[in-house]
Amino acid sequence: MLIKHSKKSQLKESQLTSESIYKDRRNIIKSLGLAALTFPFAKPVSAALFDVFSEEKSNDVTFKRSPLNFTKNTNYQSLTPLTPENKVLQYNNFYEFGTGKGDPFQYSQQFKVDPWSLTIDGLVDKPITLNYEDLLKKFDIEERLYRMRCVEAWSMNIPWLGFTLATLLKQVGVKSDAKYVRFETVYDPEQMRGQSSKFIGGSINFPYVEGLTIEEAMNPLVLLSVGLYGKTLAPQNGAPIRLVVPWKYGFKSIKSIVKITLTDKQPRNTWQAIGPDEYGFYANVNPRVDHPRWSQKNERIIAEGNVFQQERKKTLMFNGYEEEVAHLYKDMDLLRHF
Ligand SMILES: Nc1nc2c(c(=O)[nH]1)N[C@H]1C(S)=C(S)[C@@H](COP(=O)(O)O)O[C@H]1N2
Ligand SMILES: [Mo]
Repeated sequence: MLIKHSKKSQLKESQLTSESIYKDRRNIIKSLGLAALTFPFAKPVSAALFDVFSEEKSNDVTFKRSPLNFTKNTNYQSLTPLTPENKVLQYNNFYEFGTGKGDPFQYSQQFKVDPWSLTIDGLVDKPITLNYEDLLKKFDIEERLYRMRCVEAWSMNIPWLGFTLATLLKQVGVKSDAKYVRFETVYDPEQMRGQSSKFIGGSINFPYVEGLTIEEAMNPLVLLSVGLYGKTLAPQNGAPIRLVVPWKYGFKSIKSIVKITLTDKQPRNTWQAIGPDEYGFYANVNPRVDHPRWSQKNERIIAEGNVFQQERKKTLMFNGYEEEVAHLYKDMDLLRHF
């Protein structure tokens, strides 16, 4: 009886899922009911377990990362313990390559990062396009150890390499009517399996888009990262260049950027478009604002060993960067502007 019952409900769920991809994305979550628990930012337990046990996945070809020249920024060197490099490289969110934590590593090793083209345009004095070499050579690269807090309630400590977004924005000259910065990830379904299938790509409408206010973008904490752990980025971490905004949930730190546009309109970011009740524009780490489906008061620290048997710690307001960024939101109701 029980077995039969569970089979029947499984069948129902998969039928619903396949029908739903033809519906308006905004209706998917509602129409699925319980099955909506599988996404966004979640997946069936069996699949999640598979990721853990397949941690030591081998690839025929592993992307080659090159050593970078950099200086250590002494203001951001004390953060312990660092997340082991293999976890930073193999426990990822990058829906362009699939929704499983192991998918980005498994399916991105042949991703081409050179040639690359990053255009900065919109409300700027001097629009520019940077090629792959420019990204690594045009700016002085520094190392900063930052906390990263995913909206799914896990966290890492990562030694990033990069330069501040403010450095780049000052170089192109921001016009006075620019109020927001919009970022866009590369769109290349032939190289990114998630972009060619709604199932594989977690029902996202690609390209992935993110945004910051000008004041946020100019904050000296915001990095454009081109590397980590002393070497250039791997594709699964957003090679050749990605954003790092340490006081916001990880999904704001958009990967593999091809376009940065200065604009007077608030960009509609990818996760807000999918679930406006669950993900906002600001997405500041805030233990007082729970996700509708889980608490944000604590986080699982990704360290050595099984990713589900980790120590937990209390989540800090603005992910511990309150001193640097609280002034940006002093007149804002953070319960409403989540
Ligand atoms: N283009 C793109 N950028 C993305 C994502 C994504 O799916 N696509 N995932 C985000 C999420 S949810 C997190 S937590 C971080 C994870 O970065 P990492 O895998 O390098 O640790 O990347 C963010 N940037
Ligand atoms: Mo995330």
